[in-house]
Amino acid sequence: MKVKLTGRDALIVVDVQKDFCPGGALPVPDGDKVVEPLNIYIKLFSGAGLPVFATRDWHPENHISFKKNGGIWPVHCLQNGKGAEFHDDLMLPPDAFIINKGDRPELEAYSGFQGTILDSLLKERGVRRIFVGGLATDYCVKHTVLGGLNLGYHVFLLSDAVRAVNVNPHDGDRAVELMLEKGAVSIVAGDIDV
Ligand code: VGL
Ligand code: ZN
Repeated sequence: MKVKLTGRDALIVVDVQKDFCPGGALPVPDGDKVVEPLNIYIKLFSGAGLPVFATRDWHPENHISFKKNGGIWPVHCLQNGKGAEFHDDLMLPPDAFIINKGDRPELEAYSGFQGTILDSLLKERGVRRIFVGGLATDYCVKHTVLGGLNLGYHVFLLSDAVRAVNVNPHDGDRAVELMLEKGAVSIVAGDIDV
């Protein structure tokens, strides 16, 4: 499937942070493998003058998603911590928009739209189609894609640039099925025409 980029498109890179990569606090298997394809998308979008957004999980020490606070996850992506940094090889452009999420102690925020100004930033720029990749397929990518669909965006899932946590063996596959069922369109980098 060929997709031609237009002035109403934006790239959203979800949570490509050290803690979600091998060696991190909440490693996604092969999480670092999304970096290379995402760099291709970043080049395509930046080169075409289109906006690039990068979300990051940005938790306070007392965040409810942590096991010690009653949640299900190990401590990860602490605000200003090493683990919250983007992967060193991710080539975000200098004018990328950074969207912090999950920064309030009492709220989990898997979606980049939840408790952020992402929607208003996109609307300000007239964006109608979003291209979403990153980590993890079965959590923050899924919720960002579904959030975008609910807000009326056309959503492309960058299937060559996502990886799943797979707490249960097929969570990633199921997440992809759900996103497609709800209207997302799966593409790979080779599908994009500039
Ligand atoms: C995520 C688990 C906990 C994600 C964030 O970015 O997918 N997963 N916090
Ligand atoms: Zn988190």
